[in-house]
Amino acid sequence: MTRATEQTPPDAGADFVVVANRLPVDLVRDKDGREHWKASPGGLVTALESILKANHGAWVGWPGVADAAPEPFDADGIRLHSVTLSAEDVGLYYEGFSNGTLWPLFHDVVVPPEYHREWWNAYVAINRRFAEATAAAAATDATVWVQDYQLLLVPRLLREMRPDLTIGFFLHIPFPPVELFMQLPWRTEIVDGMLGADLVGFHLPGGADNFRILANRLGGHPSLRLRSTRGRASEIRVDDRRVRVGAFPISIDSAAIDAAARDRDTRARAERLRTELGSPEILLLGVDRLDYTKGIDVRLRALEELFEEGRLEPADVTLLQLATPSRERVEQYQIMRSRIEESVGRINGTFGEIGHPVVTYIHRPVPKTELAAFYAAADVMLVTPVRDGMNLVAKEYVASCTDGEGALVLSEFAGAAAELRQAYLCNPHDLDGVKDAIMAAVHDSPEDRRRRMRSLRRQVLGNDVHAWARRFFETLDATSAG
Ligand code: GDG
Repeated sequence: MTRATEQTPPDAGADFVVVANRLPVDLVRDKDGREHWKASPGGLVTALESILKANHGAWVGWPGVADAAPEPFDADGIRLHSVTLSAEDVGLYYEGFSNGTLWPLFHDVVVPPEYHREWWNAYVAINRRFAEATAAAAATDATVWVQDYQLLLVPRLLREMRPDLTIGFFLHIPFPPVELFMQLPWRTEIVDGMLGADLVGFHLPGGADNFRILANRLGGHPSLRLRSTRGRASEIRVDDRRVRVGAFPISIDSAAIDAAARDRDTRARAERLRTELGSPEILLLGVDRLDYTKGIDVRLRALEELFEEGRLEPADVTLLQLATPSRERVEQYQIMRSRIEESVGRINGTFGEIGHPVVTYIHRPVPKTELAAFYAAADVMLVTPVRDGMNLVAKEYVASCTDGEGALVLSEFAGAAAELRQAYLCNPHDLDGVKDAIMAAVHDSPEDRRRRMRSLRRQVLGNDVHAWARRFFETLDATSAG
């Protein structure tokens, strides 16, 4: 990578800037070519909204449509700066290096990552474009928070352009063990990029440890400006700076989700939903982006075997599986989708009745209010990823169980399992274990289920996304001050 040149701060920049692959609003282009903006309020926006508004905040990101180049504009008190990506950029940087190389590599190579120099070159160029847009948007001495695996090089590039900035970085996906990460032909550049930040945050201590070990291992490489990783466990010394590394498990807006679940319309919709699904005795629920890491295939196999073995009666059980379309142009996602849809067809063909499939499968996004009703209606939530940074769905379900009823089956390989110890935990690679966890969630005594749910709710309601953002910023402030 060539070094970035230093830039002068703009006269009227923002004191606080979030940089993420996507803006918090989506540009939508109609069939007739007309464009309009649509809010896409994710958890991150909710967490950062008040800080952004109070600090003349700005957000730098891609508006979601190829070649769109809108001028910066204000939305809800936040200045939005678009980074323009061509269709080719999206193919190489986003679908290619981000989702064909980094995503599988960081999720324990569940599918083989592909290493292409063309993808890497685009990733470097686009990260530079994001860094330049951020350098132009940030006021002198501003704080910048860079998000996720699509932008791993931005901290270093930004520091070279704007040494006055305080830079935080947070990774939303797992950070892999060193043995796997070492496959990456550009491993040193990536670690070097992340070490441009003052604070590098992960969901779990394990991810932070993996990163520290890796930085140590690569420390001798000439292009990594790393002096020593000794000193405090949570610090890496790079040049004359210290980089803090730590775990910050993300959460949800627990109170808002609890309130949505208590809403009268939600409850009414949840009841109707159960009737529409044929009033099953047991309603199982899965909610995921359609991704090979989420273990949708695992729970379908478990369910199929439970029916075959007669441990569950198809007439009593319905699985509602929402699988939101995701990364549809990436080949591995197409393969996964056909496999899952084949399984759903086979299970329904074997065990369903006319008018009453045992699996109701939805492959399109549903509105937030509808999702709230899904959570409120379900008896057992199935979260079975083979690897997941955190998994917010698990926490959303818990926050929705306002009457203390409901059971969560949760993979040990989801980050959320570190906090949600009272869930019905299972190893998604052990199919019999998954089946036993489902059976326990269904058949445990109501008192046992309630006791577990009480503990889960204490955890989720006591640790929300606002506390997460506060902890990150307090640590970032302390790092840059000291
Ligand atoms: C990454 C990491 C980490 C899903 N379908 C619909 C819908 N959703 C919402 C859910 C939830 C979110 O999408 C999915 O979040 P997850 O955490 O489950 O998973 P990823 O998308 O993979 O997120 C993950 C996360 O970043 C945060 O750091 O937890 O490990 O992979 O909020 O509710 N929302 C609506 N309609 C849908 O159809 N409205």
